[in-house]
Amino acid sequence: MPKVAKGVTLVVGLGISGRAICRHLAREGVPFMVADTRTAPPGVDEFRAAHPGVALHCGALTALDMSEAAEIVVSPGVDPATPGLAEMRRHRRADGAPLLVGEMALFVRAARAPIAAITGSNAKSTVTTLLGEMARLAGWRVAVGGNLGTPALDLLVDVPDAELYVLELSSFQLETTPCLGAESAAFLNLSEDHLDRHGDMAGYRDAKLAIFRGARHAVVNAEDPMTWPLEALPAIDRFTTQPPGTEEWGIASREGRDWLMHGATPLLPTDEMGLAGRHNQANALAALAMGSHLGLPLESMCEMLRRFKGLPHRSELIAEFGGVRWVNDSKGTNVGATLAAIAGLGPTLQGRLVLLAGGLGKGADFTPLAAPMARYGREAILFGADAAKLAAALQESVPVTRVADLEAAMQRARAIAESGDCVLLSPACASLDQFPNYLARGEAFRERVHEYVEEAGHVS
Ligand code: UMA
Ligand code: ADP
Repeated sequence: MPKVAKGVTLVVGLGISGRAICRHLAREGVPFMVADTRTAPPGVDEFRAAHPGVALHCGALTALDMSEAAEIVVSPGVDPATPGLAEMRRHRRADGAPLLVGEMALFVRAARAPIAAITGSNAKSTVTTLLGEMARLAGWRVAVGGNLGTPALDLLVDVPDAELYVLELSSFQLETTPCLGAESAAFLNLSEDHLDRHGDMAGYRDAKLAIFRGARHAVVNAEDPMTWPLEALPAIDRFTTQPPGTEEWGIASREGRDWLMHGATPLLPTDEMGLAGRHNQANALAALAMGSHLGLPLESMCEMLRRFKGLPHRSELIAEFGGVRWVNDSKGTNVGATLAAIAGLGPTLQGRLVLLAGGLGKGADFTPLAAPMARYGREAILFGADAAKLAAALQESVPVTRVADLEAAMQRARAIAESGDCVLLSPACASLDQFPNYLARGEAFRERVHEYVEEAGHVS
């Protein structure tokens, strides 16, 4: 059986994180080899060119003897319970640290600036980007990445003199992070996702709670006790979309306008924000609470809230033609996100909502979508692997049509949408059954809408 030589670090996975881990270890002069469970992983050519002579094992991890590895660094997409790895989880290194870790363990050892870390089932990318932009506007040298796209370890070289790291962290990344030691750590919300990996909500929450290990400051959702740390921390800030308590961040009405508030202090009228929807007001409050602890000036934070219009693929208006709005929320990859998108759009509708949804449901319960669809929906057009499960959850509440794919769903939407309606792609599912990722799904939607606009010959 092939073996990881004594004292050599094993990197598991050759994706974006795996390749970043290899680059980091090479920079640090740590001897390593790589394993990937796939027989032909995508990053092989790049890996071989970058690290000639470094061993690569492809295929089952049970076929690799890792008993003498110095450390095992797993990529987020690889379940630590995978046969071959599972047995190594309880092993310790000589210094008592776990043998099996993820990219973030290496990052924490190497980082020389404070870390602001953000997790939650939804809104991670929005809050991470917003906080990063707030820091940038305040003139800080800030490095922004993690699950958002740029692997954390790459930030060490991309922004060598960073004064602050702002990191979006997934449950997959946190599950293998022994102690993050964040200067500020936010757990934004918890709703069903990734149950196929974590088993149940308790397992999923536990993975996310790791964000608080060693943290000096926590930001949590006052309305969602599942986001609250189990341990005592030096400081905690809570945000709510209700009028706030004395020390809370919340929303209150002043002279007929809703304001973002800190305790009794009004900060910014919500109608001056670049982002729309109640959920984005919660996101703004979380960013304000973190930024405030980190020492960002309130003025530049509020100015960024005025400027920030949101990220692509998150309730993004692509076009309006024939009186119908076409909105791309491809990043709505779980039920909670789709609920937020519908709640944001619903009150703005003159007509009805045509929802395009489906893909891989990751074991989620779709029934929470039934009530808002009964209220706002014209039709749910469903496609992909879990279309039948979605149909079963929705068909009592709204007319349902099942089609093969997004393309067919868009054709159907175009045929039935009436002036005043909104066609919303918010799949409540991962895209991986029919697309490489959510970006490709959102781009496919965007391109097709632009074609429709051209065919229609006008934009209204
Ligand atoms: N894979 C194998 N065998 C392996 C290694 C990987 O089958 O040995 C598969 C995984 O099961 C997965 C795919 O390959 O389907 C990619 O896994 P990976 O760990 O190599 O992923 P990376 O390319 O390193 O990308 C990861 C994050 N992906 C995941 O956690 C699945 C990216 O988040 C992140 O942007 C990137 O690191 C940089 O930090 C994406 C994501 O979907 C956006 N994240 C999930 C989410 O947001 O819901 C958690
Ligand atoms: P993440 O990185 O956690 O996936 P994003 O900021 O990319 O989060 O947003 C993902 C989806 O979640 C989007 O579809 C968006 O409409 C929805 N969303 C944004 N903020 C919230 C929130 N506070 N609560 C629930 N859903 C939200």
